[in-house]
Amino acid sequence: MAQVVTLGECLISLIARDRGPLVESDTFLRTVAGAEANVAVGLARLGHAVTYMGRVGDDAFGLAIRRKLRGEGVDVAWLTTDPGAPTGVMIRELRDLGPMEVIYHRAGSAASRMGPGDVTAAGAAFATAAWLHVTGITPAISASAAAAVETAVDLARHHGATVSLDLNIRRRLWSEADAARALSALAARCDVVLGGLDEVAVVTGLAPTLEAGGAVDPVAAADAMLVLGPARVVVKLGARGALERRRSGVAIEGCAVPAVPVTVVDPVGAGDAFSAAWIASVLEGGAPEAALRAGNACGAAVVTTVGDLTGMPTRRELDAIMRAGDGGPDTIR
Ligand code: KDG
Repeated sequence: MAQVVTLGECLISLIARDRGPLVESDTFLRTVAGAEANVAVGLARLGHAVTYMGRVGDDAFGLAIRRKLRGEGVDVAWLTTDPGAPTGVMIRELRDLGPMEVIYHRAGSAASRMGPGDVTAAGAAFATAAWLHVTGITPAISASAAAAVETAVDLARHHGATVSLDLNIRRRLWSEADAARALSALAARCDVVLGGLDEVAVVTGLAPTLEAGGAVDPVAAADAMLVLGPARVVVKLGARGALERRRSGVAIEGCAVPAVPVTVVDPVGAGDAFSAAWIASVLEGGAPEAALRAGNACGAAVVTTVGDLTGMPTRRELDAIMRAGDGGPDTIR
């Protein structure tokens, strides 16, 4: 019985084995990625029942994704194989300086052909779900995928499930203006919005202020997002930790926690790991600050390894990381 439902595009991600510019990379590690699939695996490793919906192509990469997700304990009963389109692929480098170069081969992919029918077919999964998690990537890949997200939110709302949205703005897929338009409307229909500070600023239309030293103030950004409708907003601040603002009656409450200091080997997947651990903690009745701490710890674990999923901790590992953070080194036996 699924506790959490998510949907999106699961991709094969080819990651350069050597650090440096993609143009010089000639050997790649074949991994499974995709923001929502990363969250699904993260939740499964933390012991939660998760259903992942989507489409893969009828090809070796689609099969690799299916095997990986199933092997992680994610329910893939509603992951459809589409014989008419390929599995999406992304290719990326590992870069120490400057923005990471990424090549997408996902236009017209199997996942981009997902539509509301894929979601209604999986209606039974919603009937038992406590939580639906969506991201800003799925609405950006096609109009039918955007409609699938809307249908999923309708179904989750109908069944009384909590709905979370991780903004995940992908500027390679749409403009900031299009993302802001679509995601502000979607955020208004969600209970929880998570995002990086730049993403929250884009969606709320906030500009940098002099008071915040020419930057966007994270508390102001979260509060501006609350005005759109969600009851809880989480801003992921990377090396500066994370904060939450939430509505409590007519008041707004908040808390913030520092990051777990680590050496970043590969930043991709950290936000998804944060979301997975944050959702898991809330589902387990965790207090707001505890959920932020779990999210930070999970995100920190992921950036210390190459690949979106490699460092995603199990329950035992996450507990050990958090204990070590509280009181010195620990050993996982
Ligand atoms: O959050 C990590 C994702 O960005 C990555 O796995 C690929 O989903 C992906 C995307 O569309 O960028």
